[in-house]
Amino acid sequence: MYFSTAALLALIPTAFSHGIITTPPSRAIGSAVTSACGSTLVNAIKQDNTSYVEQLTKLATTDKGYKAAACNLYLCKGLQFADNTANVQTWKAGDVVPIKIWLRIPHEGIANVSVVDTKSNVKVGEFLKVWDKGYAPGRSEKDVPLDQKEFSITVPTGLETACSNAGDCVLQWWWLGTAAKQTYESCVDFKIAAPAKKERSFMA
Ligand SMILES: [Cu+2]
Repeated sequence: MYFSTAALLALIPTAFSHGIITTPPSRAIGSAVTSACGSTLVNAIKQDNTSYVEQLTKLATTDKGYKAAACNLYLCKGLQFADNTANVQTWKAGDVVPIKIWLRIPHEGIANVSVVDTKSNVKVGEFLKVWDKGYAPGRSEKDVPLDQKEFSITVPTGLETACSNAGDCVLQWWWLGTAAKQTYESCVDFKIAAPAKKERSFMA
């Protein structure tokens, strides 16, 4: 059967959507997510890396290769640290980190940015950014206010114990399109730098 390019584009499920962290580099697909979540989820993310958790859950749970606990869809959409070890950021308290979001298709709702303990999937400390209404309004990317797509967070104190090892914590951007009922998550892997040793303090 022959498909024109337009027909092929029409087949791409545009209901999939719509947002991901592009700076710093966020978790992406690789062999670890394939073994944890199965190839159905990986193929869906290959088609659209901004897809949402509810849709991915529907797809993944039909796959014999899906392992619920290891995949952990509501943390980083199932994307795994082992596939992102080349992109671990090293921060210290007080660092100001610029974040860029690609908001491919808006859905008005709420959003936040926080540090999440990856073992418990529980937030560490306070939210670093919160939009409690009016996040990602409009019909196309250009309708979304710039400060919802480009902003910075300040690395808080108090992460030195929980987040000193890469993989233990992520910086997670979380967005819920409240009418669309679509949840988006995107994760940056980081570790907190060990404090500099005060080697000179004992010198006479
Ligand atoms: Cu949508």
